[in-house]
Amino acid sequence: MGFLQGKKVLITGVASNRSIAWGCAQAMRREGAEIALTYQNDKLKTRVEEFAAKLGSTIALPLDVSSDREITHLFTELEAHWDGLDVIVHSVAFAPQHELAGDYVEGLTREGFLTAHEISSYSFSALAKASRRMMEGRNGSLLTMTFLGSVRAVPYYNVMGLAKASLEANVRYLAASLGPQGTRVNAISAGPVQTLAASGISHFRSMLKQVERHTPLRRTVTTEEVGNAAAFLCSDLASGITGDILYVDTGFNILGLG
Ligand code: 0WE
Repeated sequence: MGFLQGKKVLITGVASNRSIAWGCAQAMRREGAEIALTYQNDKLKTRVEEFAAKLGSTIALPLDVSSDREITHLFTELEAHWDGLDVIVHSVAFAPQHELAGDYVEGLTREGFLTAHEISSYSFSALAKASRRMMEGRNGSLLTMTFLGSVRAVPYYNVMGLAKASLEANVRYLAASLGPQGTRVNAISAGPVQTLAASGISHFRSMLKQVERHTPLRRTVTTEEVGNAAAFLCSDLASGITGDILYVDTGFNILGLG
């Protein structure tokens, strides 16, 4: 029997078979979870429905995290399928492309700053708030994805680094707030992965090469590895862990000089 047997899991952020969210979905399914997926827009609907089918699920629901109405609607819809919810995986981030290129100060705008923080950090707490009733009192767990750029100045990551710092603080404040109702809140700080989102970023390939050259395990992390860590953190095996950031990055974050 899998270690997530009987758990009802909502996963955001599946956009392709290379998505970190897809690695999480597959690992959690393997461990016995029932999965529901969300899609950002109509363009992704059919694709995400096909991903859900591969997980033995018929639940694919729309969610654009920039809309309060869609967030509310998501849990109304989910309640029609499930009487409770055990896990949410938040694997969503966005900053306007111009903010992720060149110099931080040069590229900075009020609009880009606000968008990055809204989509990448606020959305996590908004999902936590809207799901509260469904998750109450059942050893539930919330998980989000962060990156080293939250605590180090990583070239070109720029305003996303600030948004991830906010997201990590959000993990701690949510953990403190939701702990008394039995809900744990954690993040995985994943090493860089070549996903659809990453393909829009200049210099990304050379950054992957640089990580491969220096990181202790001499390779980048796989979505399967992130998925396995995610499955653990959201399971009762991790019942004593909340408010934490777990690095799943082939050891890169421990380095001083590579
Ligand atoms: O958090 C991220 C990237 C998330 C992301 C990706 C995009 C691409 C398309 C957010 N917003 C956008 N906006 C777009 O228009 N990562 C951890 C991956 C990543 O992105 C980088 C990295 C790494 C690693 C950007 C610069 C430097 C390193």
